[in-house]
Amino acid sequence: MPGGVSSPVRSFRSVGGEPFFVVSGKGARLRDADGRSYIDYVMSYGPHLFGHQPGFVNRALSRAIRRGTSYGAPTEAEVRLAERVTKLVPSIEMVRFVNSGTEATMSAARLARAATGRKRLVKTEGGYHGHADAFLASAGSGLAALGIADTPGVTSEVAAQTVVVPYNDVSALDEAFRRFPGEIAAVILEPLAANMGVVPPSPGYLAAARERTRESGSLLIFDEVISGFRLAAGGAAELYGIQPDLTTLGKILGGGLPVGAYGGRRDLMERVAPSGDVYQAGTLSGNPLAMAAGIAMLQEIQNRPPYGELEEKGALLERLLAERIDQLGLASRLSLARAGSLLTLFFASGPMRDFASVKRSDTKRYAAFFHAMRERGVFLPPAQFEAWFLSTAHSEADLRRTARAAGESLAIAFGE
Ligand code: KE4
Repeated sequence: MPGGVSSPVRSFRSVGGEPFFVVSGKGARLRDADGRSYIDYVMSYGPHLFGHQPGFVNRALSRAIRRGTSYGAPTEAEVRLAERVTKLVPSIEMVRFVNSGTEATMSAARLARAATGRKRLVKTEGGYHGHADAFLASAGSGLAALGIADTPGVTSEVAAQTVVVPYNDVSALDEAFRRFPGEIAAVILEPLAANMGVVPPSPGYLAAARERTRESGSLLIFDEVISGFRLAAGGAAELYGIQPDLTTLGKILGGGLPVGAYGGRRDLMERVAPSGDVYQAGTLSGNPLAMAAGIAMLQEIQNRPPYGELEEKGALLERLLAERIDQLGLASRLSLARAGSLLTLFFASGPMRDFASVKRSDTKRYAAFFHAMRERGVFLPPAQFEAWFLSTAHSEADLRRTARAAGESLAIAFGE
C-alpha cells in the first residue's frame, strides 16, 4: 500500500513520525493497537457529528445488514434519505447519491458544464474539492490565473481550464469573469473553508459570489462535504442565507459509511442520466448500509438538532485554549479560528482570510505541538491545514483536559 495508508494525510507525512493504527472508536475516543486511548479531534475528518458509534447508527446498520449489503437495484432506503436531504436543504430539489465527496464534486462539475455549455470552473486557492483532475489545480501568478496542475498525471490542458482565485476576494472573482466572459460554467466554493484550516467567509463574499454567477449565467456550487449538516441542519447555505444552484455533500450524510451526494435545482438535476443526457453512474451508489446510516444521522439531526450544544462546546474549547495561549504570552504567534464545531489553531498571527495568510503558519512548530498532544492522549489532525472536529460526544471534561494538554504542548513547541 503506497505509504502504508489509504489516504495520504493519515501517514503523518506532514508532521513526521509513524502513524498509530486504530482498532476501535467509541464516543469521542479512539483506541490504538498499542492499547492507547485518545480524545479524537480528527473524527474521520467529519462524519461523526455525534461521536464514534452512536447507538442509533449501530442499530440501523445491524438491522440493514440482516437484509443484505448491496443489490444494484432501487431500494426504499435511498428514497427515504433523498426525502430527508431535500427537506433539510431547501435548495436541493433533487439529489443523486454517490460514494465519496470526490465523486460528488466531479459529477456536479460535469453537470454544470453540460447545463451551461461552458468549459471553465473557478475554484479558490486552498479550497479542496476531492481529487478529480479539474480540482487539482493551484493558482498561477495573477489574481485570476489559469490553474497549474497540482500533481503529475493532471495535464496542463485540464488544469488550465480551471481558474484559481484567492478565497474571500470579490475583485478576484470579478477579474475571473472579466478575463473569461461567457466561458465559466461554475464557481465552486467551500462556503466555509475548512481545508486550509478554518477560514470563514468574509461578510458579503458568498452574496457576491451568488450575484456574480447569476449575472454571468454561471452556476454557484457550494461544496458542503464538510459544512453540510455540521454548521446547521441546512449547512452553510442556511447559516449564511445563500442559495447555491448545486450542492455537494458527504461525510455526515453517511455517518461513517462511504457516501457522497450532489443535488440542487430540479431543472439542472433532471439533466442527469437516466432522466437526462449527462452520464454518471455507480455500482455502490445508494448502498443500503450507507443509506441506513445516513437516515439514522439525519433523523437524529431532525429530532434533536445538536447545534446549540456544538456551539457551546466549540466556544468553551476556544475560550480555554485562548486562556492558555494568553498565559503563555503566545497570543501574537498563534491565532484561533472557529465556526461552530470546527476549529483550527494556526501557528501564525491572524486574522486568516485566505490561503496566502494561512501559509504563513509555522508548520514545524505545529508538528511539535501535534506530537506533544498525541503523547498527552489528544489526537489532532496530523496537518496544520485541517480542521479540528468536535462532536456531541466530547464532554466538558474532555475539553478541559485538551486545554491542559495544549498548554503543556505549546510550551514545548515554543520552548527555545
Ligand atoms: P472524499 O472524496 O475524500 O470523500 O471528499 C473529498 C472532499 C470534497 N470536498 C471537501 C470540502 C472535502 O473536505 C473533501 C475531503 N476532505 C478531506 C479532509 N480535509 C478528506 C481527508 C482525506 O483526504 O483523507
